[in-house]
Amino acid sequence: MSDLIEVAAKKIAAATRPISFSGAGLSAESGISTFRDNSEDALWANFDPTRLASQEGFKADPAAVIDWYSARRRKLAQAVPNAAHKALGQQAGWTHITQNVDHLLEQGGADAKHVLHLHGSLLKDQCNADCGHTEVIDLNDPPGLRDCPDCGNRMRPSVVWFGESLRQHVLNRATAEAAEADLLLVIGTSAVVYPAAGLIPLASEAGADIIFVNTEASEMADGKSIEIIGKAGDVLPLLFK
Ligand code: BV8
Ligand code: ZN
Repeated sequence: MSDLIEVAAKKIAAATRPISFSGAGLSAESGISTFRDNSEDALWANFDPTRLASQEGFKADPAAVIDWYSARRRKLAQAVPNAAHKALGQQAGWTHITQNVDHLLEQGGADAKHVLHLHGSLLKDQCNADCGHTEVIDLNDPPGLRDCPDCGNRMRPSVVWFGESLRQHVLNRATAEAAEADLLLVIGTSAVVYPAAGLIPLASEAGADIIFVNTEASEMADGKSIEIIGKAGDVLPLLFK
């Protein structure tokens, strides 16, 4: 085991309030496309995020947006948790803050009460006029473009789009956890989307040790943090050995 992983594993074992913060790279080895890395299947390589994951995009071409989410849902229906999800899922007492809209952490064993989905979830639809109507989705057979049965506005995935605020209670809980953590394990994120990415400097300024696991170097890494370059599915099981 590389001595960097050894040092990181020791810090994790000694931590009293460890939490994780993850992005699309955590689910990449489960076959879920990432958003920005240069792999040809990166979701946004073919789409412009502000075009599809936004109210403007939905208003401009609702069918294209719903088709994009339906394709992602069908792909998620075939996905299984990878070794990184399972390694995190076995850590009792951790809170997992994720930007991911899949539920592979929970399927990998994490306690759903301790998984905070900052950007919502693909498993549900909600009324675009926020009338309160929500529906659980069958990922194998996602519904197409349709109206809210209660108020007639359109239904859309229960994810947070660009320009939409994060759900205050989720963001408050994530902020409190980051401020109190003594170790933050950052997995598979380009850390460019805010306010989510702001949790990393927040935890660091509050005194937490920061450990990055990513296939690429991260701009957010500094002299204090530990940066492990590698795939989450390879590295995480070693960190919890
Ligand atoms: C808000 C849900 C304001 C939807 C997502 C200009 C215009 C418009 C907005 C803005 C702007 N400038 C700033 C903003 C704010 C904007 C923002 O931050 N934009 C960025 C792009 C500049 N933020 C917002 O709009 C947020 N809301 O600010 O509201 C407001 C305030 C008050 C009142 C009203 C409004 C909302 C942001 C949420 C957007 N929704 N997702 C969906 O999924 O369809 S964001 C989306 O990006 C996903 O959640 C994703 O997780 C997230 C971050 O991407 P990553 O997860 O990091 O994925 P990425 O591909 O980028 O990176 C993968 C990483 O993994 C890479 O580093 C790669 O090296 C690594 N990797 C790959 N394979 C592996 C690996 N690592 C390890 N192992 C591997 N195997
Ligand atoms: Zn409605």
